[in-house]
Amino acid sequence: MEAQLHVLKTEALEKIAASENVKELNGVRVAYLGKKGPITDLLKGMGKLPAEERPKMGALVNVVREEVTASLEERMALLEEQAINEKLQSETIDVTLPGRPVQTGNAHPLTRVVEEIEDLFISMGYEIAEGPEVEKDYYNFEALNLPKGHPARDMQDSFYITEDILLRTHTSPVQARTMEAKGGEPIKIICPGKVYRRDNDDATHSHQFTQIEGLVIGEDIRMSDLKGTLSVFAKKMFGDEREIRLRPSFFPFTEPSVEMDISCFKCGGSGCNVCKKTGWLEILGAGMVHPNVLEMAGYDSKRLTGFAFGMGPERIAMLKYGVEDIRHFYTNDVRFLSQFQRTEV
Ligand code: FA5
Repeated sequence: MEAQLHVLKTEALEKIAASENVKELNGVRVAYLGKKGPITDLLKGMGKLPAEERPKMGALVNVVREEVTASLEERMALLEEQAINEKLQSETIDVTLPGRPVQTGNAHPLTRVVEEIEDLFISMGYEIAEGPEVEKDYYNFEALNLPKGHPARDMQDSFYITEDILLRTHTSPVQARTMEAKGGEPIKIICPGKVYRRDNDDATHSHQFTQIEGLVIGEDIRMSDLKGTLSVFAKKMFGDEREIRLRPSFFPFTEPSVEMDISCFKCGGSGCNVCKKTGWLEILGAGMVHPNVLEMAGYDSKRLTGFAFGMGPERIAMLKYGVEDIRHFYTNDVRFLSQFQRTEV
């Protein structure tokens, strides 16, 4: 048995020394020291030996087992270190390689125009007010002096959800809601947001578009304040040389009502293809808040007056950037969008 043990030990040590990787070495461990291995077998067979030989043989088997285990551990440590070194070698990072450029996006041209308009009005002391896109008929129409059946409702073909709920057709309901909430106090707000109309989509119309409306209510607010404000807006958005022109118009919620045009920024007023030879570009609707609208929201129209205006940022962006079709804003074509690089940091 001693000789058998010696052969076993020599064989195991040779195989350990010949193992070239952790996996191979693990195989050797299982083969010699595992539950079904020869050393365990020898220990199990100890019972068959004469009683006086058992202690000596037991000690011998244990010594061989310890020697094989020690040799295994030593080889394992070496192989593991080798494996780590190889991994480190193969994964070295070359810090001198040039980096791969990361593609960055841009603010959408509409977002930029809306933000530009917001910044301008915030700098003039306006606050931003927002409201729901799914709106009550009351705020979208009735509170704005457009009772049910009023013919001017046809100007804004609507998506109705129920008889009393619709997708808002303009951002004016935010003004009605703000007036109601302020309970007769002065107001100076702009209301940006999405609106919806049952318009057929074409180069200048979309069934979903953006609006920004403004509302100022206070003591002694006059038409001249409206004109001054719109003039600053026009110069800031389209250039210092811009003139504005107010033409009479009709909105049920303002009286008097006007359309504001700006002198064409391409030809300066002499007539060109942008202004269709008129010298003027239509930009927005505006007017003095109708006394009925003030009274309905609980304002004393004898004491406080106000002006309001509303514009479509798509149309402004089209003019500003020379975009010939409104649908470009919604189709997310990168070739279109990437032309609007943000230059400011
Ligand atoms: C209004 O919606 C009024 N609420 C504006 C207003 C507010 C007037 C306060 C007076 C006082 P209008 O229907 O004209 O007005 O729409 C305003 C702007 O929205 C238009 O000048 C235009 O730029 C834009 N617009 C209207 N319909 C569409 C459409 N289908 N697609 C894109 N833009 C549109």
